[in-house]
Amino acid sequence: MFSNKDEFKEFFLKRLESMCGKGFEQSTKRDQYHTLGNMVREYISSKWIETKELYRADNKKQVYYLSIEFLLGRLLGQNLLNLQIKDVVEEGLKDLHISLSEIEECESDPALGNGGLGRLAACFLDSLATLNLPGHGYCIRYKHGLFDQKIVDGYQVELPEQWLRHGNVWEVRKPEEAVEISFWGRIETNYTNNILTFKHVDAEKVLAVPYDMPVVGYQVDTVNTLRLWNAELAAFGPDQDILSYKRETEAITDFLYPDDTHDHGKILRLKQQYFLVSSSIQSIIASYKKERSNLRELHHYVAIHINDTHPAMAIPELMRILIDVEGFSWEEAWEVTSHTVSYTNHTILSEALEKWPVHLFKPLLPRIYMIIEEINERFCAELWERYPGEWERIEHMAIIAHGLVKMAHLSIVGSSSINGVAKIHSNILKNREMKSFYEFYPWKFNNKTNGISHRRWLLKANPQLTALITNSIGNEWVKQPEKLIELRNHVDDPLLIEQFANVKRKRKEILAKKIAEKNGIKVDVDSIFDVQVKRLHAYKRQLLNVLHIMYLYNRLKEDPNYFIQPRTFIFGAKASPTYYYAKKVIKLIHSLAEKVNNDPRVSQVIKVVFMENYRVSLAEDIFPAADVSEQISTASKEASGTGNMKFMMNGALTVGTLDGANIEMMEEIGADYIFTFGLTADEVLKYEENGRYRSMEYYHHDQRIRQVVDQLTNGFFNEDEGEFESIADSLLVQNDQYFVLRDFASYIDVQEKVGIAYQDRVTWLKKALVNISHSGLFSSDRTIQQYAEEIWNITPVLQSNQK
Ligand code: NBG
Repeated sequence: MFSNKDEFKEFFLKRLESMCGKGFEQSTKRDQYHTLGNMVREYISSKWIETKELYRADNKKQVYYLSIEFLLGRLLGQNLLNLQIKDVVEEGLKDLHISLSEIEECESDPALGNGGLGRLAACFLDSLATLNLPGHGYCIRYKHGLFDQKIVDGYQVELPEQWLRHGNVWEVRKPEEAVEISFWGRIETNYTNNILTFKHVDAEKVLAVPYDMPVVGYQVDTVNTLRLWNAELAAFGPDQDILSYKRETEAITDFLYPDDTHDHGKILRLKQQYFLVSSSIQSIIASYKKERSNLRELHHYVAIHINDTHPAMAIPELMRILIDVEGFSWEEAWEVTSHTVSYTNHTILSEALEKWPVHLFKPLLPRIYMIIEEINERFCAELWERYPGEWERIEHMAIIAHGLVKMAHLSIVGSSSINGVAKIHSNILKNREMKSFYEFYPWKFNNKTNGISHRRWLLKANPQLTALITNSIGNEWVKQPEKLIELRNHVDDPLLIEQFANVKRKRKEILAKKIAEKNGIKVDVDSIFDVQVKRLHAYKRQLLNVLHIMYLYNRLKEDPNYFIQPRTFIFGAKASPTYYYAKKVIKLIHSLAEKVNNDPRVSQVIKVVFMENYRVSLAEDIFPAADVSEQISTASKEASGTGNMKFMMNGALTVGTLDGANIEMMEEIGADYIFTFGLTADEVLKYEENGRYRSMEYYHHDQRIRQVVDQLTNGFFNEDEGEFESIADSLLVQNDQYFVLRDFASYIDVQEKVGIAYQDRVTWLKKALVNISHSGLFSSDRTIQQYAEEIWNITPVLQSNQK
């Protein structure tokens, strides 16, 4: 298509005219983005077709990763990088006086996810393609992804996200591969010639139309597929109210995570989940049948992974198709299904473990419900045989109990593998949360510690640091991130330290400029950039960070000689729209920022910044600029975390509890290279068991705590009385469920150590380099290799010239 910049320019200008119907002079940045995006997609398409051909010819096992979220982030820059045409394009555009980064800004950030779980899925796709592994994603083509956050007077306001408003250059609509999904209706059973058959009648049909997006591997020819399903009208009956049918159908793919506080919203979420699952399984079976006729061997050629429990209905849906459509017996269908599906658990927070009321489930999905009932009956019979008379145990493990369908139990029973996402999390699953299942199926349980794509979080996000590393140890680490460890031999090199200091400073300047533009706050690039960016949740304890800043404020006010190393506290977080507490914490951060940043003396040494609308593209500016990474969840509550790994890879030092993957980070780098504090998971779990924690005692005995907690309600913030009462109540009246006050003193101590350590610049920078050198372990390439070998049993498919 183009092999040098002159060819590129010629092609680009021609294409711009034909696509936009204007000359170059008249074109807008968005026209240029669309032109370039289309060119790149076309560039990809031959490799995409070849990959599909290769997979067909190769006859090897493929994995399908079903996830209700894929938090992709912008694709133009990553695709250019992976295709290795970024330099040609950038130089060509420069000749035309266009800046590539400005064009990239025109791409909307596909936010088809919330946080860690969705971003993990996106990193996994990147690693699968780069490792030439035959693996594809399936998700929903939400018209509106995660809401855009606007801050108005310190409060979060949600605006509908509009990623599709200007079209999506990466997708290809495939109407010929659309499938039908059935909701509601009744099941007619028929028993003839000793055969029982089921027929779904009077169903409401919805059409699922696939939109495929290419997933380009880095420096390889593999291009895998992310398939997004869109809900559209199917045939409808004469008695149907066409308008309400249209409304209800389109609603299925309108929004990511519709509010499910009421039954109506719950039904919509269930519809979304079944819509994703049914369309994906139908499409997987259809493509299997094109090549092979014997579905009894499905599990030898297909692995289906369910990312958390949202796609758990993949299990009964596969059973349904095998039994009702393909004529399998129950036993035959179960053998295939339970060997095809595997499941990852991402949380132990009980409110996140999905349970659906039977009275909503059964009418909406009558056949799926029947199948789950039968799975449950057979499972309970097995339990009865193993644990005769142990009613309580069986009731506790059942899939359906007390009018609820428990999706985690369904996932465990129907999968061949169940994994947690960090060692501690997998252990908690085995020894506590899923103990009885672990006793029953010990072989199913395993751990796969999360990882991140160093291609996005280092190569794309931080080209300055990438160049520095390559300069120091050569470029093999790019393909083999474990080779980053070679950097460890150079961390004492004064030149490297100085160059790293310059890179960090440069990135802090870039972020400082953004902060000045967006927040109107001038921050000191010589101050410590102390960052907490992640979803807002009580267990992640943004509140602990806030209380510590309040404490510093108090110290500075009381003692004019109190010295602290200047710090800029940076936050980014979205709160779920219906999560009252989390929204209050956002408001609190803003009130605190107001107080701190406007105090003539305090603002000399500390600043508080809340960056609006935290998302992948903003994260790419934040991680490279961070000095300190806040990973301060209540121990045992954060399954793994992945932000912690992104900071580490970009040379920030972690302040963290012994939770999730922080523990493995510490094991890898050594305790001298990370700042840990607070209760351990065992201590937290023990407190939870014995109920001996009294937050009031900490309030009464520690004056520092009393002062900051009182300030929430005593008019310290110039807010309406009662504005932060619910936060104060969470700490005292509700006995501080997340042990904020319990860990407060230890957090202050560790933060003092951080301040002192930062003053020794050289040692600090060396420690940061040590962190980078060990971050290869947390590349998602490592994680995906483990999934491939230990769960999915898939191997790379290579073009003949790569073998
Ligand atoms: C999140 C966990 C994180 C973890 C990611 C990815 C959910 C339900 N869970 O700790 O809270 O890193 O999953 O595994 O989003």
